[in-house]
Amino acid sequence: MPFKKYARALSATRKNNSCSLITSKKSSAREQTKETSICAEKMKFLAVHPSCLMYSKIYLRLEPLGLELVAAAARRAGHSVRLIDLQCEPHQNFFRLIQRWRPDVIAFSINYLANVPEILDLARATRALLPEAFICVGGHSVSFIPEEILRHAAGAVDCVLIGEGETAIAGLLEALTQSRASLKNVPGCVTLDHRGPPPAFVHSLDDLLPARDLVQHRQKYFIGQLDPAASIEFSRGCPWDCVFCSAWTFYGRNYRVKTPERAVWELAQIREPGIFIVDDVAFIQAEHGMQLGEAIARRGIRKRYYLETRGDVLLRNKEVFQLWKRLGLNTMFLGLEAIDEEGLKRYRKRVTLSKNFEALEFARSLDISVAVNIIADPAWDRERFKVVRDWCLEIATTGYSTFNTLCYQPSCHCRNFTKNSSRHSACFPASIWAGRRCAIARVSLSASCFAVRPILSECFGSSTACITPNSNWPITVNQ
Ligand code: B12
Ligand code: SF4
Repeated sequence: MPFKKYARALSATRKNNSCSLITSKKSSAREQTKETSICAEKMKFLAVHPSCLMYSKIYLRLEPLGLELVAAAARRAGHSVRLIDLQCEPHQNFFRLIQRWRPDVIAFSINYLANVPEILDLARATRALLPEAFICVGGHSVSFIPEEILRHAAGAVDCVLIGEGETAIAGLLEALTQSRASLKNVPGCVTLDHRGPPPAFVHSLDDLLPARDLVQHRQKYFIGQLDPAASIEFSRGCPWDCVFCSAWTFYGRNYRVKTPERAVWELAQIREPGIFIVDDVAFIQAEHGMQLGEAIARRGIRKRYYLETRGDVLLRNKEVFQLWKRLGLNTMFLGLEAIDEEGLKRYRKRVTLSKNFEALEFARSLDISVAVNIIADPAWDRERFKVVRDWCLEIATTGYSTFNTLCYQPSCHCRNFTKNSSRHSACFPASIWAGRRCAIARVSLSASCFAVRPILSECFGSSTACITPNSNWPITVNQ
């Protein structure tokens, strides 16, 4: 039984550790932390992406771009690097790989809180199988709660690397070739004993190139009709500061762009016909969007694109989006967030309702699929949900609507108005996805709050509403 050892180790950890986010004592976690010492100059580095978020794979499965960038940085630093994407492979393959290849360092990506239970289980099992390996986690969401992650891991995770991974991973691997004590000087490195200097930002996006060659199943990535699809980054960060959003808190409100030459050079190397543009707000700078588009047209690159943007950016830069429509823009995701002025003000969206509606009209005039996002306040009652639902079904005739529920998370600034809500205590790092298909619109719905579930079920159909952290969790022990 190849995974017997793992199964035993995992059931032992399960007895002591509930997978729910229950705070364990800092001291006991410290006692369990193994002093791993890795001094090889060239290390074996394994990058791991978690499984698909529950039900998301009905509509998309995306290339693990952030992890590819981390892997590329480790490879550039001279290490031997592999990447496994559990969106495309079962856990069994992960365990087989670590037992055969025996990596020195295993780095898990946790961009979403919903990934936490699965990754902590995997980290515990990995610790049992490879006690000498150094285990770290990094990514968007965990960057806001490193100490909590370390406490919950109770010794299974050696450090959390906060912030952008490219610079942090090189520093970590360098430190590991020296001594464990030097970890405290690594920017962005957090252990139970210390917090290193603040994480460093990548100086120029032009210096980055994701290790796309390391993923094994490129044909499995898609979004909607864009199948297969690759992901690409043209810019990073956002200059706005909406209260519910963590883009600006993560990137420190700085905004960087890839030069059009470099971006188009990278795009030209991608084989997939579909492209997911991961930028938080696409084409904030009209000139940049225009130059990019013109360079793509000059090179004769023909693809179909998905992007996300804001209503006011769309209206300000109409000609840019018209050009991108001609280049193959297929789907646009518009962050409308509220359907009333008061909501927009509360969310600090810094746009008026009429501008948002005008933008929606313009987006639809481009004859592309248009998706909208709405932020739902946990304080909403049944009536309020019904009004918004009806509005979405009426307007979302060419795409779909997503709902995010404001929740009490360390990464966002919405605590001020959720903390008084009797419902906030029900918040949990899980998603509720409910889908409803009808003749004119698809309303997909995700949220992070248990409290709204009954209302969502009623409004969107109880048969499709469900709550679960991750499609592959809990992990099965007898693999
Ligand atoms: C693609 C995407 C998704 C995909 C994810 C698919 C997948 N395979 O994971 C889907 C559509 C499913 C998705 C869902 C959601 N998303 Co989303 N998503 C994005 C998006 C547009 C791009 C991600 C990306 O590729 N970024 C570019 C790469 C380079 O950055 P990165 O992945 O963050 O990686 C860097 C660091 O995080 C770090 N890093 C990452 N992994 C690792 C690992 C290690 C070891 C280390 C050291 C570092 C590290 O280093 C990387 C390089 O710098 C981002 C916006 C953005 N620009 O980031 C939003 C974003 C991350 N999503 C966001 C939100 C709000 C959501 C949803 C809540 C929305 C919803 N409708 O439900 C859900 C959450 C689902 C859930 N259940 O928790 C927010 C914030 C998320 C947060 N944690 O607070 C963002 C920032 C968009 C925004 N402006 O609001 N999303
Ligand atoms: S919601 Fe959009 S515009 Fe607002 S801060 Fe986040 S990325 Fe920027």
